[in-house]
Amino acid sequence: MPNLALRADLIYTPFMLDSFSNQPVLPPEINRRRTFAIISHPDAGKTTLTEKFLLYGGAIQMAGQVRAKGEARRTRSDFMQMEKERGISVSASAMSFEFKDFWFNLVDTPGHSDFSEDTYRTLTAVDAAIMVIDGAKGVESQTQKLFEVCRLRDMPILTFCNKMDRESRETFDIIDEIQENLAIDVTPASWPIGVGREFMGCYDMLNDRLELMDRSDRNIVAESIEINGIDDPKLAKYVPTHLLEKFLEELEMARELLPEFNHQAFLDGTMTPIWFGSAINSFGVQELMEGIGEYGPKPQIRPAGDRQVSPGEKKVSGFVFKVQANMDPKHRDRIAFVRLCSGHFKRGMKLTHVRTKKPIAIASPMLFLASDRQLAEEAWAGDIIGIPNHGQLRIGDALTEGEALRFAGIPSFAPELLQSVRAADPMKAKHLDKALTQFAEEGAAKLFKPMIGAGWIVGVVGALQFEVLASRIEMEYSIPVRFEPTQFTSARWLSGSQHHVDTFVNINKGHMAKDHDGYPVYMTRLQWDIDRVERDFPELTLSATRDAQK
Ligand SMILES: Nc1nc2c(ncn2[C@@H]2O[C@H](COP(=O)(O)OP(=O)(O)OP(=O)(O)O)[C@@H](O)[C@H]2O)c(=O)[nH]1
Ligand SMILES: [Mg+2]
Repeated sequence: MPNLALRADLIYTPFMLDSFSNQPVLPPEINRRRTFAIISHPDAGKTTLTEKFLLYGGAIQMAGQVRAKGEARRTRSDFMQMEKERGISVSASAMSFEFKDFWFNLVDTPGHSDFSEDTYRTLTAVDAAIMVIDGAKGVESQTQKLFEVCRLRDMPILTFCNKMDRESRETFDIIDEIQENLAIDVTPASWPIGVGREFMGCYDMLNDRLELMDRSDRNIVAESIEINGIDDPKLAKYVPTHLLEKFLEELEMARELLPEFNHQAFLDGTMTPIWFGSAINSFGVQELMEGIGEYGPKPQIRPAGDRQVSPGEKKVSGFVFKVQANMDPKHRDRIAFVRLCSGHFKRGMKLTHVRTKKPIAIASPMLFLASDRQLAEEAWAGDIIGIPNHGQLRIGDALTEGEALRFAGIPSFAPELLQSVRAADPMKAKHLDKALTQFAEEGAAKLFKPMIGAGWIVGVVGALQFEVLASRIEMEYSIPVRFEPTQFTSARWLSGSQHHVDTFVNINKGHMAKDHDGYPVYMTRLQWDIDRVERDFPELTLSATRDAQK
C-alpha cells in the first residue's frame, strides 16, 4: 500500500508494521474488533444464527425464534412489524457485543433479492462475511450473487453449513459444490458426524475436539470433549460404531483431498473455512465465533479517493452506509449507521460533514447492544455506531475531523419497478408527501414528482419493497396507501448545461418529473424513448442512477 507509508505521520505512535499482515500495528482496542455481515439465500438461518451469537456473547438471556408464537418469536434483528409477521428479514440490522477477548460488530442482512440493495451496502461497511448455507440445499442463487459481491472486494468469508439436524447432503458434496460453483478453496474447520436424525455433533478439526449436540435443550452450549487425535479411544466411547467408521473414513479422505487451513489465503478471500452446525439447536455456533475471533480480519484499510485510510490513524473518520427512520416508534428520529474507519471516537466530538462541509456535533451516538440502543461514550475504528439526525446524513456521506475524504464503493441502484402511490384518504396527501420524502432520504425508495398532474411515483429494485413501504407508511405514519401501476417503466436522470436541460424539459413536460431533491428526471415507457433522446439530444447525458454525492 504505497500511500500508507507516506501517511505514517497520521498513525498512532509508535509506528510499527505487523510482520504477518504488513499493516501498521493497531491499538489493542481496534485490534480486537471484528466487524462482519451474515449473508445467504433467504431462509438459510441468518437471523437464527444472529440470535445465537447474541446468546453466546451474553447480550441476551434467551434466544428469540423467527417463527414462534407470542414473545418467543421476537428476534432482535427482525424488529420491524412486517418482519415479525412474515418471519423474513427485510432490512439489515447491526448489533455489537463482546465475546471472549473480542468485540464483535455484526450485521444481519435480508436474504431476499428484493432487498439486496441494503445487503450490498452493508457489505461495504464490514471486513468479513459469514456465508450461511442450508445443508439440504447447498449453494443457492442468492448465495452465489452475494458471494460474487464479496469476491469483488476480496473479502474473507467464513462458511456455516446450517440445519445439519435435518436430512442434509453428503459433506463432500456440499464442499464440492461450494468449490465448484464459487471457485474458492474450502477447508473443513469441523466435520459432521451422522446426518439428519442421526446427526450427533462435529469433530473440531482445528482444535481436535469432539462437540456433541444436545437436542433436548436448544439454548445450551454443546458438550465439548477434548480428544487426543483421531486414535483416541474416547471417540469410540461417545460415537456409535457405525457412525465412527464412516466418520474416520471421511476424515481420512478429507485430510488427503482437501486443503489445510491457510490463514493468509483466508484473509485474501481465496479460501473459506466451513463449520457444520445447527443454529436453532445452538450447535456449532461457538466454534464459528471462536473462528471469527481468532482468524477473522481486524478492521481493514479503506480506500478513500487518492489515499488509503488506516484504522490506526489518530483522526476519526467514517461513512454512512445505511439510514433508517423510525427504528423505535418512541423516538421518531432517523438513525444514520456509520462505520468508523479510523481513530478513537468520543461522544460530543465535532466532526465535519464532508458533503456539506459543515461541522456536526455528535451528541448522542448510539451503540446497538442486542435490541437496546445505548449511548456510546466512545467507539473505535471498526465499530458501527448510529447517529440520530434530522435528515442531514445520507448514505455515502463521510464524517471526518476536517479532511475532505470520500470513501469509495458504496453502490447506487437504478430503480427497476415504478408505481404510483396515493393515500386512501385524500386529506392525508400532505402527510404522505412527508412520509415518502423520509423514505427516499433513507434510501428505501426513489421518489418522483411528475411535473404535470398530482401524486408521486415510487421506484424500487424489487417488488416486495412496495409492500414494505405500504406497511411502514401505515405503521409509522398511520396513512393507509395504495400502490398502482403507472404508464412509466423506467427513469433517467438528466445532466447537461442548464440551457440544454431547460430546453429539453420544456418540450417533454409530460415525461418529466423531479426527484426528492429537485433533480430533473425523464420518465419513459420504452427503451426506444431513451434511445431516441440519446440520439436527438447528444448534449444531454441520461443515467439510471444519481450519484448520492451530488
Ligand atoms: N431445522 C432447522 N431449522 C432451522 C435451523 N436454523 C434456522 N432454522 C429455521 O429456518 C427458518 C429460517 O430461519 P431465519 O433465521 O429466519 O433465516 P434467514 O436466513 O434470517 O431468512 P431471511 O432473513 O428471510 O433471508 C426458520 O423457520 C428457522 O427456525 C436449524 O439449524 N435447523
Ligand atoms: Mg433473517
